[in-house]
Amino acid sequence: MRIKKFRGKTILEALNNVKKEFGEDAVILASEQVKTEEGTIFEITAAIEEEEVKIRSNLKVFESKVEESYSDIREYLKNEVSEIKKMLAQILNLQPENKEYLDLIEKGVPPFIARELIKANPDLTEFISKAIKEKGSVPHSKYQVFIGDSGTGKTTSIFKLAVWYKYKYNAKVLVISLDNYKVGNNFQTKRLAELLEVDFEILDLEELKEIEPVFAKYNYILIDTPSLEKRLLISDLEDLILKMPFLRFQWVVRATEHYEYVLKQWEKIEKFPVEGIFLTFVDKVYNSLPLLWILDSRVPPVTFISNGERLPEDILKAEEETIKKLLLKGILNLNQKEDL
Ligand SMILES: Nc1nc2c(ncn2[C@@H]2O[C@H](COP(=O)(O)OP(=O)(O)O)[C@@H](O)[C@H]2O)c(=O)[nH]1
Ligand SMILES: [Mg+2]
Repeated sequence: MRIKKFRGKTILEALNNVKKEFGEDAVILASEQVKTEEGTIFEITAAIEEEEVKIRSNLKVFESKVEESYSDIREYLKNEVSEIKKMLAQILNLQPENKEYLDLIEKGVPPFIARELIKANPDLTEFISKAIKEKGSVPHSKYQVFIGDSGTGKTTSIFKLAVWYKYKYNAKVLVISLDNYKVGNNFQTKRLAELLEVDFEILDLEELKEIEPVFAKYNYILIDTPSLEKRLLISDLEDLILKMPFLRFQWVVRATEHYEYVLKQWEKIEKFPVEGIFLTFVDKVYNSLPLLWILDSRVPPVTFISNGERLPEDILKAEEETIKKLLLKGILNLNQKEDL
């Protein structure tokens, strides 16, 4: 039991003081008026069980703790709300460069090109010219091995190029096919070589090394291969380049292929001396902006373009102007098949 005296100017004030400290359970033992220097005041003697006092003081501690954590939560929520507000403002009121980036992505520009484009110069024509110049021109090596997926146009492109060299430079060209799997197909290819008056041989990888002395008679040796990773393994290419390190590669890629796939394929062959990209099926491209991947610094420059099935006509040297026209096709919305 705890006993204490409480004072107040009025009896009510003294009672309130009792309540404040001892609560409703206080027992009033006595009340009297006391004369002091400041005048008459009321004094109440009250008592309460010790346990009650403890509970009340614990309650006070608990209440202040709750109050504290409330204020923490309030502070936390305030910060969160202000962050969300900021983010919303950013989304609703896009930064100019974010908006440009999204526009480019929407049009089909590969993200890695879109980022460079915004960083460097927003003018696409200028960007293309600069990127082509940085890639430089390609030497046309005497020994060119055409590699790529099946159906990308390797065989067709090799004959187009053979005829192109023959008529443009009056060059002597030998086409060699390492694709000796397709018996019926080879008959057709042989017939094609005869019609185009191009020297043609069908060999396997071992035989290729054996006929090396014949190469001296020719200006260009163009080597056709079966589909990469199916009939022609990466390890076959390793053997080939070890035996004949002077060989150079032309990577035949369909222009309609998705850039993510193309770059994945590139990772597998980048260790070889790939001189250029022979870009086929450009006649099937309706939006050329996804094709901007050809400007990426990781991949070799485009050397030739195949823009149709007609053999030997549908071939173009990949001059700066030709590539520019091709890449801007999507933006200018022109059907440039006749021009290309
Ligand atoms: N539309 C179009 N068809 C092509 C092009 N290049 C090749 N082709 C066709 O694609 C098919 C496969 O070509 P082919 O040279 O046999 O491919 P390979 O398997 O890589 O040797 C053939 O029907 C070709 O006529 C091109 O640039 N445009
Ligand atoms: Mg073929």
